[in-house]
Amino acid sequence: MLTSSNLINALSTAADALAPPLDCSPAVASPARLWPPDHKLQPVSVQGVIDRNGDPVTITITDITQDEPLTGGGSGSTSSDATGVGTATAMLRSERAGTGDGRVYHLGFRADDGKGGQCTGTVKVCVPHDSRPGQDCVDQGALVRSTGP
Ligand SMILES: [Ca+2]
Ligand SMILES: [Ca+2]
Repeated sequence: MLTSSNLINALSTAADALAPPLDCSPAVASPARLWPPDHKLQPVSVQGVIDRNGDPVTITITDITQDEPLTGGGSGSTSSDATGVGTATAMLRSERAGTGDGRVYHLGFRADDGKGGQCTGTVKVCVPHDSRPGQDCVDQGALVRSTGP
């Protein structure tokens, strides 16, 4: 007889079988928030990718974009606000426009388990406008390439 607990067990077994061995969807940036906005480059890595076989996972940053212009409006006179594409760690400039609503960096990455398993994802990093508790970033989207023209 098919009881509800049997059904749940059967479904979760099926879900396990279908689940990808490498899962980028739980990934987060570490740290996910930069402060103070002193215009210095700070290291940010990607954490939380799940490998169901316990393989060591290699992360490569593939793309860095942001929702504010690179220069002007108190966002510094630097024409590049990030480096690290092609490596495991992004260096992000801790700054935001003084007239804005907080800067959001978008880090595109690829994870590889060394055995043919790959996944890709994006994590976000917030540089809030100010340090008031609960102050968050409003994301206008991946508008500008942070690594410069
Ligand atoms: Ca800048
Ligand atoms: Ca913003």
